[in-house]
Amino acid sequence: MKEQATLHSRVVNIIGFPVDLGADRRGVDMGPSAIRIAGLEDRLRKLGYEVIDEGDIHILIMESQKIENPKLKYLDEILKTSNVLASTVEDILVRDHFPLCLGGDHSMAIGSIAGISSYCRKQNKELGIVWIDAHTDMNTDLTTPSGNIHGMPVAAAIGVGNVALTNFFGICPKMKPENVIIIGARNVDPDEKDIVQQSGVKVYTMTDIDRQGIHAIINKTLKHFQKNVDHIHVSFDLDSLDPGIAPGVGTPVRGGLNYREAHSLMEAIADCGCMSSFEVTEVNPILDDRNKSAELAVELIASAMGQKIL
Ligand SMILES: [Mn+2]
Repeated sequence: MKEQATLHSRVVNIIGFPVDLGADRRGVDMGPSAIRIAGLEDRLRKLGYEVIDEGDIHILIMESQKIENPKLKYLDEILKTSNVLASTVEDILVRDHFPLCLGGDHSMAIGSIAGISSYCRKQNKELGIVWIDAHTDMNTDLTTPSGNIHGMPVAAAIGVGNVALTNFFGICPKMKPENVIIIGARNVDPDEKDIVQQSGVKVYTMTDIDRQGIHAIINKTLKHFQKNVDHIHVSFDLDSLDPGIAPGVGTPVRGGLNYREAHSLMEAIADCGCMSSFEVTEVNPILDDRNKSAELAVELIASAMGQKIL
């Protein structure tokens, strides 16, 4: 089959969200630039999409701010800018375009999910999320060892945690826990495990991937979603990949998805043609090797959006 756009919408709006306030390590704020430099727009055009780059949302740098609450670091600026992101994403969906958000650390998902959730509510659509990540991102201000908000967006989405996050954008919860499926997890904080186990969120760990195979897992996930939800959002944390192929990430953890597993996962998403929004997070050019992680991110985005080997 010829390479071609597989999504319902042929118009892709790129939004950069250069946030590093939700993470411990500096450098992820350069992620959107690194992904653009790796040739994203060109790749998408070649697949037949019309591409509109909305540029980056302005976020204040860490140096100009104080930590008010060490268990929710930089909360005010994260919420202020997430509000802009949420409105932007919602507007793009209302126009029937496809939002592609580039992070930035994973606290970006607080804004993106809020915008998607608001859109789905008004359209009476059920939201489902495929969360591809080395972590489960289900900490709260009470369980977090670091106070970093990028470890909290899944909990916030299902209404668990501090009200500042769970009630953000006036919607709580943003979605049902059974409509979140996490793939690639291999590093969960001790107190976070209890939340994960009680949440109703489905987690496929790396152990599950070893035993069942990534293809079976993603197909099971998409089949379930095609039956039960109307809008599939894919939140792709680059740290789900093995650091051997993607060293430029905020929190590398050994034993991640290998090169073919990652492509296979994305190709299955393209084949189903059912993804309605997408975000890529945690690309950290400072820790990278000649931009190879961002280049891999672009390859994988292209795979998820229709690029084929033949
Ligand atoms: Mn994450």
